[in-house]
Amino acid sequence: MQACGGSYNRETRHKYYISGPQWAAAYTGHALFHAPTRPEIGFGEVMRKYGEIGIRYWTTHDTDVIPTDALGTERQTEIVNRIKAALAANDMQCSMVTAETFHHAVWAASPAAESPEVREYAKFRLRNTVDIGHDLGATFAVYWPGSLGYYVQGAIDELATLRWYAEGLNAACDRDLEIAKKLGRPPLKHCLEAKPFEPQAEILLPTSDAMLAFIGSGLLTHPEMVGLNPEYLHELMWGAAPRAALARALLAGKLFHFDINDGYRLKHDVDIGVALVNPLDWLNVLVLLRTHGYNGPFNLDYKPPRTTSQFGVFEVSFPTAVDRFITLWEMAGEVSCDPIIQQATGALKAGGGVADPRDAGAVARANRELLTLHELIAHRLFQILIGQHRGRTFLW
Ligand code: GLT
Ligand code: MN
Ligand code: MN
Repeated sequence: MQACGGSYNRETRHKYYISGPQWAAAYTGHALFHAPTRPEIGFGEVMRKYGEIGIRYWTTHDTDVIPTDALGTERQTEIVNRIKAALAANDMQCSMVTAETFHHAVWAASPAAESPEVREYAKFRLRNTVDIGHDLGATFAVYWPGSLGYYVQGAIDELATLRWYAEGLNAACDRDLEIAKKLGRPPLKHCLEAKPFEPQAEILLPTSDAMLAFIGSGLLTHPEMVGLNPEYLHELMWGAAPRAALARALLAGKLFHFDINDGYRLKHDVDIGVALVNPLDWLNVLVLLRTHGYNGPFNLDYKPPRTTSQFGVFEVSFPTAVDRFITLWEMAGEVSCDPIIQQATGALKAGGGVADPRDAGAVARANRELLTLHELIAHRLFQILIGQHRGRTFLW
């Protein structure tokens, strides 16, 4: 870890809005074809380790920490009190809460199922998660709709399902406004998270763009309270340029929260550590976010591989992910003030200088040489990524 440099201390790591999910650290290595390779661990242990590493913020699903049958009962109050004590003991804060509306059998037909009982139960869960969020001092609530879709054609009415899904979110926002007022706290920022494949064959809101359209559809009673939690890999999975998907969310003023990880196009949700697969793209993503003033959390939503030991999860997976993120964030700052990139983009924006802009041939000729700078910029980004701009050479 320390041999190659690029390891930061706890104080440095504290300066970034990086959050560690309960479910990521507690992931036991299980999957559809995989038995677990690591033991289960609770929130006390996770927070102790995150606290030691210097991950300041903690995120959780309701059922990561509260058994389903204890939700909304006195046991929940007792557990939430223990969580508050553990956060304080480890110098951590809860930044985000999310309702698990995908795993339990009750969600077999999604949280917006035809059955009114299921939908009533979904509203209870979303309102209860808002309650927990306020109790823990969170700023964000995230919703991944899970099974909102179908396996077999014609099984569900898409329009009704989307209307019902909106009713659940409306219930969460209404409850939020009520409690926020009572407690004198700002309301939570409600964030939708899209995933294009899994756990249904066809997903009704498969991308962040689909969710933007849904937020603007008129179905939400408080669309201003609802934005996005894009996940880098979930956009990559469907073949998007994650950077362009994030740009569209920024334009709409809806980039509230961001799940950071990595993986491959058109594959399943492998949730690999940030920038281990696409470091150059990650550098560019962070240039975009820095340039356009994103100041929300970076949530380490990834799964340490099942080959990683329990020791490795906290000694290798999390600290290296945090430190890669910090390094890339600082590099993105270097990109923004790099004199060569500035000169190149300045020249591109100035244009070729042509007397008559209605003369297509003259415009094309005047810009021809300038456009070479696109590739030069890409080359410069690569130099910055590997440190060549600081004189690292490979001559012998
Ligand atoms: C689920 C999903 C993640 C989401 C979680 C938020 S649920 O684990 O695969 O990407 O961020 O609810
Ligand atoms: Mn995610
Ligand atoms: Mn994922």
